[in-house]
Amino acid sequence: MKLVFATNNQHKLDEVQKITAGHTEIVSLAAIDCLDDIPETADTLEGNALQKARYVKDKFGYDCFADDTGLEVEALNNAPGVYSARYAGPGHDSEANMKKLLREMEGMENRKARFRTVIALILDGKEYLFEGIVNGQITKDKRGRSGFGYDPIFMPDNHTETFAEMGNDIKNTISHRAEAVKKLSAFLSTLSE
Ligand code: ITT
Repeated sequence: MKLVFATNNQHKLDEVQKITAGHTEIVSLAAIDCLDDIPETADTLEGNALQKARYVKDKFGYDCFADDTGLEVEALNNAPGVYSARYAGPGHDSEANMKKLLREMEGMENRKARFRTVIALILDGKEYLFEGIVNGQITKDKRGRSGFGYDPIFMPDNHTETFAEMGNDIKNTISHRAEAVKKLSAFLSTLSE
């Protein structure tokens, strides 16, 4: 099966292609000549994931899926959540987002957080949602160089390294995205039985 992944984030594409290697062909937006900056203006992860997938389906006609991910910090009432990409303001990068989060959390003892991914799939005219969650802690400093986004400051439960320290091979077995993609894959494999 061939599916378009409606993302402009190359890291997400790499992760999902690795996780699904062998059973589903995941095609980038570049492969369908879509260079658009796809809008995401909803106020939930579910809403944004659906908005991105519908955009590609409506404009290009392909079956596709999209991923919207947020980092939810307990002591900040689940912020930045759906606003994780623009936490430090529009046009700011991950460095600025992490810096802001570490500053907001200065002196806080409760560092519990979770990554939540929602994948929206549009297939044969129907819409489906798949969720993945990983619980962990926000570290006091950035640690590690691999991964992307908030990976250097997120340490998953039962691990002593951040996502950026452990590297993608381990991240891809335990992450929020891995869990959501496994659910997507399981669903797709039921269709081919
Ligand atoms: P698309 O919408 O094009 O898919 P994006 O990078 O805008 O890509 P999101 O809106 O889902 O993706 O991401 C929200 C923020 O969370 C953004 O700052 C990402 O860098 C960050 N993020 C997403 N997944 C992550 C992960 O696995 N590890 C660390 N940070 C992540």
